[in-house]
Amino acid sequence: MKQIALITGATSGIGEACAKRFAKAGYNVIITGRKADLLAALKSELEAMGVEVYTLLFDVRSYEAARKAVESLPEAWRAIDVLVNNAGLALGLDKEYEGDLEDWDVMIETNVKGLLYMTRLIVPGMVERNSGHVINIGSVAGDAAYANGSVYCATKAAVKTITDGLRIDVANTAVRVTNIKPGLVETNFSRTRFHGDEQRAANVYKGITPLTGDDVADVAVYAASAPKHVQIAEVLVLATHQASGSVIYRES
Ligand code: NDP
Ligand code: 8X3
Repeated sequence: MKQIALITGATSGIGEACAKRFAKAGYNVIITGRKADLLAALKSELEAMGVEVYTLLFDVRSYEAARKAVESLPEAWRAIDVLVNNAGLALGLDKEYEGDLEDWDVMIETNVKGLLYMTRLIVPGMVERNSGHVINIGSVAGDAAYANGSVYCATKAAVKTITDGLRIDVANTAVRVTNIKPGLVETNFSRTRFHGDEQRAANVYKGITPLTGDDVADVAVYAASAPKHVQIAEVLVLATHQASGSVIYRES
């Protein structure tokens, strides 16, 4: 029987790449997101790879919506082997004392509470089955604050602590817990951060070859495919010319 991976925020970037990489590795996949058309297109693409696909349309910020979605899964889809908590975003790049309150709320509700909601809904089944793997997409931004990014960085620091806490709480089970902390990955991330400003978004990746969503997805599949006694607890994955959240060498 094929294993099942559920990926949140599968309609773009790292999440979409994870859906494709897990499908390529032979998993049946549950893809979740907020954009029905993109989910449907990805479903067709993945099915053409020979795997089964189930789509769930909801916003991770709503516990009720997430609960209804997860509870709507048919019996055959309920034993989720891998949960990839990927849905997340940065909004704005502002000094902390000038930040936009709405941006803060969206980041905290998505990156922290949404991830917790999915964990709360899916991990009890893993514990009951004594089997499963939670892969949280953290960030190098969670290792240390960088200029104008304090709230986003704080949400990713929270992801690290929440991931570590979960690992402790399931240490008596066979459930594994991984925090993948990418650096610069060229996706829709910066477009979203700068509210659609294409030029500002493109500048983020100027003079450096950034990671791709596939590079991060490869790490996720590696962690999931390690022998059962091996728990990849945390992976910091950076572009070669990035050294930390704030140290980036750019060729001019
Ligand atoms: P993208 O913007 O390309 O993808 C983000 C995905 O998350 C989209 O599918 C988006 O859907 C979804 N999403 C956002 N908010 C919600 C929500 N409330 N409910 C459901 N889905 C939601 O960015 P990335 O692929 O780069 O980001 C994925 C994760 O990787 C994030 O957690 C991000 O913080 C993290 N990360 C990114 C890095 C980078 O440099 N790109 C580096 C380190 C970590 P929608 O289009 O509907 O908003
Ligand atoms: C995304 C990477 O460095 O833009 O988490 O914050 S960074």
